[in-house]
Amino acid sequence: MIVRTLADAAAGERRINAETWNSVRLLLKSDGMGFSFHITTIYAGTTTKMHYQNHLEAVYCIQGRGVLRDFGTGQEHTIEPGVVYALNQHDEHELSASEELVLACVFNPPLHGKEVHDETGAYALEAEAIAG
Ligand code: 9YT
Repeated sequence: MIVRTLADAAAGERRINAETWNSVRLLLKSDGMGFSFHITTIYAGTTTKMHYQNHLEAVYCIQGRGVLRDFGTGQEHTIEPGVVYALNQHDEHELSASEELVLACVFNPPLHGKEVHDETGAYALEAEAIAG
């Protein structure tokens, strides 16, 4: 069994900082679950473009408010507590946070640990791992 806290994970290597967000990667590939599970904070007033060509991601909003733009359909969706979205088609998208967003995110295949977006908004399949 694996038991750890968000506070402990955030204080160590499991917290990854990017320009518009940070992500605390609670469960990673090395944990052997077949998915990774993260708590991501998107900073207020920012917009992040993403295109996970190598991963599927599900995102559940715990806190905050924003707009999700689906570049494939042109649709916009309000993101607020209680909303989940799933990028089941590797959808190219953009997330704007009018308030700081706190999101629970699941990735399949699992992240190794240190991934940040490349120039296309994707994560590489092989990345540096976080040990333990
Ligand atoms: C919503 C989203 O994908 N934000 C970028 C960070 C990502 N969730 C991660 O690496 O945890």
